[in-house]
Amino acid sequence: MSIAVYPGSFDPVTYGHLDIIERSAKVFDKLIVAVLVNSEKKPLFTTEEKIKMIQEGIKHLDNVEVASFSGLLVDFARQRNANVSVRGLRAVTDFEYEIQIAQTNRQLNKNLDTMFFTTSMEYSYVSSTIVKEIASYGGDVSTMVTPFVEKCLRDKFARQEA
Ligand code: COD
Repeated sequence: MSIAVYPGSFDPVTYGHLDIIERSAKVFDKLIVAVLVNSEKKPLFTTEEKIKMIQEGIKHLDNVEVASFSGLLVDFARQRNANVSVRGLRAVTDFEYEIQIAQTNRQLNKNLDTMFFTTSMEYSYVSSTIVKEIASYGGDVSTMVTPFVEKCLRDKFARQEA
């Protein structure tokens, strides 16, 4: 059985991420979307909120599971018997960062390979950072995230203003 893990911050999940999930779920028997619990960075959403938003976006995919992990990705992958890490590539700027992560992970665990999916053209400009910035000013992010994520962003920024 081929098991892959798609790790990320997903703060919040965008159509760019969902596109990578949908396409990679066709390649592997099982895909685990792994949300990093990061105590150093200050995310906008809690891990539970991130998981809920991803779950809502992947309801139609029956071989995809959403989980959280802390610590090293290689350890999580080993625990879950995953031997592929899925990552998405947008522009050349992603490449330097991505190759560093891929090579580090392979150095730490020779059984973990990284497979890259190139972004679909319509989502090549989409990032969680851009989404948060636009939403924080009340802008329209409906082409970048699901209606549910849009609502979560509206609620979050309304609460921050209150
Ligand atoms: N189109 C296509 N791909 C996209 C798009 C888009 N529009 N937007 C994002 N992506 C891709 C990104 O390129 C990335 O591959 C993936 O989706 C997830 O993106 P993010 O931004 O949500 O997640 P990252 O890059 O912050 O995740 C970093 C990790 C959590 C994977 C990393 O920090 C990690 O593994 N940490 C655990 C500690 C560890 O093991 N460290 C050693 C290795 S660095």
